[in-house]
Amino acid sequence: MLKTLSAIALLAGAAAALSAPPPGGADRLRWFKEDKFGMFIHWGPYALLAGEWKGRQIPVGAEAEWIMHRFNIPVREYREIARAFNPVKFDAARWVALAKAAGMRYIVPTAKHHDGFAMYKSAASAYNIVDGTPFKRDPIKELAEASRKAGLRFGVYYSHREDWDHPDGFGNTWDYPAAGKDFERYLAEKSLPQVRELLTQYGPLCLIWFDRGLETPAQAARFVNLVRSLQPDCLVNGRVGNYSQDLMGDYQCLGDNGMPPGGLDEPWETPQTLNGTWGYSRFDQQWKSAGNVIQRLVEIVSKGGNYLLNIGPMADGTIPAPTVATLEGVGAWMARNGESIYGTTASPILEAPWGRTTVKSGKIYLHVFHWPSDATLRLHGVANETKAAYLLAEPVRKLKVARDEGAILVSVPERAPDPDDTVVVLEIAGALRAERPPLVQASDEGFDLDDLEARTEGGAMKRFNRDGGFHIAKWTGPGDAASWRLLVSRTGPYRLKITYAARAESAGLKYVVAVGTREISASVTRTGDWFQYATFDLGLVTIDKAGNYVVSIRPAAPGDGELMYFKSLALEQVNEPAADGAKRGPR
Ligand code: FHN
Repeated sequence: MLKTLSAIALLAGAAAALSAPPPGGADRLRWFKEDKFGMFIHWGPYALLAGEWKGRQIPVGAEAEWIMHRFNIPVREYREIARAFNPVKFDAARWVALAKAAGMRYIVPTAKHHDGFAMYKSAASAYNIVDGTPFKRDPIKELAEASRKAGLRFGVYYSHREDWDHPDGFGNTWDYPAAGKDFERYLAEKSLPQVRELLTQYGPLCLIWFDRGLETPAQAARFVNLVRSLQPDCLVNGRVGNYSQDLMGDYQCLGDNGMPPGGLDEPWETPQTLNGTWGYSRFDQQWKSAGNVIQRLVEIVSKGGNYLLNIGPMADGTIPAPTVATLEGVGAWMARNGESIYGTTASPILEAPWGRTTVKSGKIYLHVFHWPSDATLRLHGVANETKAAYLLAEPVRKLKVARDEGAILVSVPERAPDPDDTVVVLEIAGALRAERPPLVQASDEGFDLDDLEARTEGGAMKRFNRDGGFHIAKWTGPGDAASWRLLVSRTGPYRLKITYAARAESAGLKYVVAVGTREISASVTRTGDWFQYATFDLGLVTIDKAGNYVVSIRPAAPGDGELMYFKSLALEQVNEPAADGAKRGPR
């Protein structure tokens, strides 16, 4: 029999200590969650073209490393260009030193991008920088060694699906019509052997960054298994598999330059550009400032993610001057404020008018992007007692803290010490108790409850998939729940609707939706494959009294599998007579 949950108990629960659900993956993710900030490097023969081929230009904002594809440059001609690649100014130690000075903790250069050219000594394909250019050196080896020497972690990007040089690789249909391709042959001859080389020639890799996902789980599993068999501690990014299937690999990759609207509970990373391209373009001078990068870093980290920030070096091995200037600016800030980034977790505290927060045991870091004109910072929704407050850059000078109508007030200097982001540390007693304000009802509307405003508990996780977007999953028992606090102003009947995706193995699993003290039980209906969402009507629920309510959803009983990929619950106001929807299944 279902337990009745009282609204009061649930409200109290919403203010209870935040217990971060254990994210998937093993110990190998530990460094990833600690380090937060990495350098992506897109570098290859396309840098020689620098965004232009035979008078035709890649538009500013588009990807210069795609030039071969965009202009259908014949393989024979592109190979000629690649043969001239001679980056005499390449200095691995300088590149690594720049990353380190910026506060980056891991480095991920492109070992082979979609053009098929290997930036390392490959026995599987002579189309590589050592065997096919006057340079004859191996930049991947030099970067791996320089990284280790500097104490940075080293990983590689490898384009496992796309290859415009190999007749059977994905993407080049101007030289090799799709109909004649044998993709399996490409995997066997080049892609898998090259990944093996990378895993055996350069010492321990912190991760392999695959791109543009393989079609079938079986194909992707071959890459994951190869990595696991040769380097079990090496992470595999989420793009190893098909974007519209469930995560394969250790962590989820957002889309290029992607930013989730709210916090996520599973490990994730977003790759982002410094201008509008990954590979070097001499036309694209739309550089992000250090301040912009710092605020992005804070936003990503406050939502639980990692920032993989790209540089696109020039063909001679020089890093563009604006890139250096931005990274040095970021580094100066990180030298003072790195503590507020490394090892922090997704913050349950909502964005404030002055900026964002990152959290660590016993500390809340207030990242102030907009300095308060009355020199008072207001932090809402935190129930803990405060022990001390100070600027991270100046810990000895303590700031005055007070409470006013539930908000914590911190007295700060008149002027922002750091216009990009001044970090104020708030030391708190005990585990963080953060409470979101209730969702307030607009005059004649109901409520749309999704992952953004949800509070997850137990194993339930806010997740992301490039195809399906954001959802809540990983719930297998009644302790795994999502809840929302509502301030309802209009009484009467509401139609309750739920949107989710469920595969055949979840069909029939029971779940409970509670609206205050009212419980509605239902069972999961198969909707199709991963991320094929459907909406079900759970009937009418009557709200007799205006006021605070908690709405929650959880599995009714422990089960073997995942309940569902939950998208949203809707409470729609209706003008029909109330009929109790309790115990009604989906229709
Ligand atoms: O097509 C590539 C692109 O060139 C670049 O490598 C980015 C980096 O995330 N990934 C692909 C597009 O998603």
